[in-house]
Amino acid sequence: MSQRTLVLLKPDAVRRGLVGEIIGRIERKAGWSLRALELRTLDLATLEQHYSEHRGKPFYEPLVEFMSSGPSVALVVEGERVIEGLRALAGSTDPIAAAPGSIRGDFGTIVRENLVHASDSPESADREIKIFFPELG
Ligand code: IDP
Ligand code: MG
Repeated sequence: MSQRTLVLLKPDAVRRGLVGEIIGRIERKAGWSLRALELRTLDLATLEQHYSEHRGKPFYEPLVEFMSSGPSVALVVEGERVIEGLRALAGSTDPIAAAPGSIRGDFGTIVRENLVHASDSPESADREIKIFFPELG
């Protein structure tokens, strides 16, 4: 089942020079392809929409501050079961608990700066792709 998902390489990934490493892992999955890719510093309006489900949580304000602290890379990836697949490549939210071999498990230590975002369901993917790449919606 071919799907699309929205992926963000967060500001820590860009600052640390891990863009090539992370995109390489995505590209090497058979049959997946990039449909959009842009280096972009995310503004508050975009982040409020993107993270609306987390508004009011203790980690929300520092998360938005971190996410606007420098450029991110926004991507749309298309392919077989790519939503579930990208979540597996990313690893669980806490990088210390994330499996070694996953992006977060290999490169992260603290929860907020966990390198990547990937849509968690088809509904989230549709919603998030419209926020970042309305021309693809
Ligand atoms: P996800 O990115 O794995 O889907 P969510 O629970 O949707 O995780 O949280 C969104 C983002 O908020 C996480 O990727 C992480 O950057 C940050 N975050 C989540 N929970 C915490 C926390 O307990 N402390 C600090 N940051 C958090
Ligand atoms: Mg999430």
